[in-house]
Amino acid sequence: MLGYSAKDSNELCLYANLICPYSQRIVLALEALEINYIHNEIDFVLKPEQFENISPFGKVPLVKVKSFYLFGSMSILTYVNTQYQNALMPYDIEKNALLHSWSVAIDDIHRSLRAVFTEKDTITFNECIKMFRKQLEILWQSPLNIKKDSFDLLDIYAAPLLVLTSAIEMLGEINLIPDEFRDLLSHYESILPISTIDNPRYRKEIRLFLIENNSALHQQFKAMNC
Ligand SMILES: N[C@@H](CCC(=O)N[C@@H](CS)C(=O)NCC(=O)O)C(=O)O
Repeated sequence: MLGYSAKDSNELCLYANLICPYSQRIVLALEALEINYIHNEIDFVLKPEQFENISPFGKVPLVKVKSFYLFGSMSILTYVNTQYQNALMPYDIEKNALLHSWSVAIDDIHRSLRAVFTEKDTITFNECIKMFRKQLEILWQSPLNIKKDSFDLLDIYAAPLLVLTSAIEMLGEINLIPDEFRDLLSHYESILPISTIDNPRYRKEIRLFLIENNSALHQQFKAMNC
C-alpha cells in the first residue's frame, strides 16, 4: 500500500463496470494509492441516459475530476499518476515513452482476446488462439521487465488482461496463457489490493457468460463492445 490520501478525493467519481478490464485498471490504481472515490456501476445494456450525456463515446471507464470528465483508461491513469507524485511510475521520459508503447500493445492484445471470445469458426478460432499466445509471449519480453516484484503502471495495464484470460481459460477449458506467465499471474492475484481479482462474482459472471448464453451477463458482454 502506498498510503496516499487525496486532498480532493471526494471529488473523484468513477463510472465503471466490474467486468470491464479497462475499468479494472482504474480501480487498481485508485486502490493502490488508497484514493477515496465514488463508484458508479454502469449497466451496458441499460445505460443511464445521463451517462450517455457525459461520456463522449458512451464507454467506461470515465472519471469526473473537479469539473471535467476524463475518459480512456490510459489518460485517466496518466492523470492519476501525475496527480499523486508519480507514485505508480517514477517520472522518466524514456521509460514513460516505452510504457506508452507497451500499453498500446496491451490494448491490441485485448482485441485479440475478444476475437478468441467471439470467434465461432474452428479454424479461425485456433488461429486467434495462436496469435493471442504469441502476443503474450512478446509481452513477456517487454523491455520494461514485467517479471518483477514491485507493482507499477505496466502491471496495472497487464493484470486485468491476465486475470480475464485466466478466468476464460479455466472456465472455457482452453489453454491460453504461456507457462512463463503462471507465476506472474499468482503474483498479481496475491499482491493486488483489489476486490475484482478474487471476486467470486467476477468469476461467476464469466462462467455465466460462457455456459449460459442467455444470461443477463451474456447481454452485458455482447454490449461491452471493446
Ligand atoms: N480505450 C478505452 C476502451 C474502453 C472500452 O472499450 N470500454 C467498453 C467496456 S470494456 C465499453 O464501455 N463498452 C460499452 C459500449 O461501447 O457501449 C479505454 O482504454 O478506456
